[in-house]
Amino acid sequence: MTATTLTKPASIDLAGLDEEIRRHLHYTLGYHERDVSPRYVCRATALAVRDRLVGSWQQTRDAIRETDQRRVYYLSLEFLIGRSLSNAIQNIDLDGPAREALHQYGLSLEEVAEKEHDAGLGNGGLGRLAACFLDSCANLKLPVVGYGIRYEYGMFHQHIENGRQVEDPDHWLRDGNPWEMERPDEAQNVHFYGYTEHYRDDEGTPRCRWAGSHDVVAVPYDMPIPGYRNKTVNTLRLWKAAATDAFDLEEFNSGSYPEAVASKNMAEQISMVLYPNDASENGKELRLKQQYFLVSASLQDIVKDWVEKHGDDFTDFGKKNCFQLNDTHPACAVAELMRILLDQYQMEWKQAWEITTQCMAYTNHTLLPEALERWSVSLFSRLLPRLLDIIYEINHRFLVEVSKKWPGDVARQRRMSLVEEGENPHIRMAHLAIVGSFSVNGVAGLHTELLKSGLFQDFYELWPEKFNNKTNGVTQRRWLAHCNPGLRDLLNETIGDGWQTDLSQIEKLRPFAEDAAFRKRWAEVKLQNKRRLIDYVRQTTGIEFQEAALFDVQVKRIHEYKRQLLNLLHVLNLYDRIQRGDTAGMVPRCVLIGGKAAPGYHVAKMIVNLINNVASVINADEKANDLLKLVFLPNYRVSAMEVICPATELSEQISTAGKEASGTGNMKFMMNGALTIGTLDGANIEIREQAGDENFFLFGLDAAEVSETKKAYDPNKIIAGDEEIQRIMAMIEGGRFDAGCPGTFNILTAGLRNPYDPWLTIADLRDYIDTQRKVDAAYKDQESWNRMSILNTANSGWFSSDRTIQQYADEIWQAKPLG
Ligand code: T68
Repeated sequence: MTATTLTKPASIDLAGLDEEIRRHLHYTLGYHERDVSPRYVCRATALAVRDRLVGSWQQTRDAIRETDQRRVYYLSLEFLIGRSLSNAIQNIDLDGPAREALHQYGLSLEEVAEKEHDAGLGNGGLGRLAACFLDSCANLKLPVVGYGIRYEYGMFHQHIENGRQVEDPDHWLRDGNPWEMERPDEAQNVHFYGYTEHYRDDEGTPRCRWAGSHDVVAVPYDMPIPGYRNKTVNTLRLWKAAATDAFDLEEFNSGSYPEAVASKNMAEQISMVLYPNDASENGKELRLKQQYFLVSASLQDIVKDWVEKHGDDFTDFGKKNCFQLNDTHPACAVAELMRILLDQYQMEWKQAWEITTQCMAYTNHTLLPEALERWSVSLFSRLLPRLLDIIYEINHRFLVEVSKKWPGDVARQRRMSLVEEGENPHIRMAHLAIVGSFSVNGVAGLHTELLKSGLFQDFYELWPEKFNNKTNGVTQRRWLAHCNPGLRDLLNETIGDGWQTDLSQIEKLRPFAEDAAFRKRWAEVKLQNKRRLIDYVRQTTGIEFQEAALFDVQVKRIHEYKRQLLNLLHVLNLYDRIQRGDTAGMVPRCVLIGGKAAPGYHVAKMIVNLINNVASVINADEKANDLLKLVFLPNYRVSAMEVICPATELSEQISTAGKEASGTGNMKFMMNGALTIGTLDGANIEIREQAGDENFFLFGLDAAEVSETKKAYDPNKIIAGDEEIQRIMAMIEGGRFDAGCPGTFNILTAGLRNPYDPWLTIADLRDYIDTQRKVDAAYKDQESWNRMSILNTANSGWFSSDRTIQQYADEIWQAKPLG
């Protein structure tokens, strides 16, 4: 049999999709036709679609294995994929056949697709960015492999009880995962605990080995990442933790069966659950285990592949491989690659360090100090003793370099050290990542500038050439073509379909902003999308949104810096005006807020509680309802955003300037024709530049003014001097939303009134309220609003993750597409 017949079984191409679905229902899943439910059909369809990917998948894997070009590995603790079925069908152009096949079961593609569980293997922007990047890499035919963890439980499900967030586990694998392929033969062993042993090798060179470790097996599961109609299918390799075969022998033989099984559970715990904190490090041992587990398994996998091809000649390893570290979560990779080269391949330090620093690249996603990862030295030395040795040696050599450049500057050495000294010393993972990488990038222009002038200033002075910006992007194939079919079809008809693989072409839309007939069609598409969201909101909350209202949306993780409270204070201002009869110029609004609070983040949970309680009061007030509705949409996730962003008219991007590294939801809304009300923060700045000042509602302090204001901030004075703001505060403080528990929300109002409130909510409130009045005025003129909406979409070309990834490939990875 030739390779071609092996990789492309004729039966797959000849048989119809309907036949393949039937075959999987019957033979793979064991169901009888008469029992079919949409859920089974969904699984069978996914399997049938996967069959169509297998040939290209194998070919792409072979091409990556054989290429002489540099290969890239995207290491990330999170990949927030969402659903895959419709995306795969779209990318391999199977929409027609799939609809036809499903018709036979009396089902639409949409009904079937929504039975798929979201793969929620991420918290928010960072994880979703990784998913968009994989899509773009496949679209650009780049030899990139994603490496992550196959969490048994993804991001928790959120439901609301008495206004409060309640978390439920997300057992997304309970019906099996039709996309993954287990590869037990490519499992890797990962060491934990034990101690280091120093010895001399045959040549008398001092060496070290990691002895007495408890090992865990990492089993890979591969997921296909199909490119857009280009026969490329890349791989996302997710590791599951399992006990080693040897794990229980001793205990088993001595009759301690339960103890033996317990240690099996300990191994499996590592890949059990995603940590649901999006912006704080909490120093938990299991989290460090996860990080090292991912890093060690992935690096061993990659090095094994290298050795199979090149033996132990690592001369070109750094030139031919590149690791992109998605934040510091996989930063252990710097020390782990050193360990493999030093201990397993007996390399000299200097050469191993040269190779390591040639192939590591680090992306930073946050400036918030509470999100910077630090691991206590005592935990590190217990869990990863050999890595700690290596980190100390890296630090020693690094500090020598620092002292050569700035002799006698002890304060600077202390600031830059990989070890934060003190009673309980810690390893600073960001410093390890910077020292070990040839590239350090921020995720939006402002963010990168703030890294250079603030957080990482010392490092920037030492190595300015390492620092670069890569403004985030999102994939227009999921975030426009797939989630907004009405707009996709209108765009295709108007400017052709080239934008799906080259979003810069969307600028061809600009002249149509002046075409009244086109604007009408634009508005019709938006209305259809609003109707879809109205149904979704009704089904999930029972609240009825009106299609004529302005759809005002803020969906993202709940965090003080993102200022959902600022949004809520404006809603209360509208409600207060309605009650006073001061409604001149007001347009009807439906305000939607959604997002998850980290389970341990009390203030965030109280914000969710207050939003829900305010919503109950407003929505129950018939006098208000023609003008105002407020909904907290539970369980915000990727598949919810696919319904929300096409329907949104006003996108709330209102973080305290200097705090949001980039934002990516902001880009999805812009692509779908929403106007933004926002601060000069993260990528908002670039969105405004691209959209044009006149098509963006700007308000608030900029990053420099934020720093200035903090020096003498007096929120109580602002409140006292502004009657409307006073009334808003009085509504909350007067207990209207307390649901019988006085003082419930004191923690929030005290925060707003605190002169040290880092988020400066009250400082920005007046300008925000006034700018919202401008939004109302603009919305009244629908012709002009639609013109602005079209121009937002037309100017969104820069925010494709294809552009971002092309920049990573050209400026960091030096990677070329597969032929
Ligand atoms: C986000 N970060 C940034 N972090 O907040 C956002 N953190 O501005 C940016 O657009 C996005 O990254 C992509 O660059 C996160 O989402 C996390 O989710 C996270 C997870 C674990 C630990 C810390």
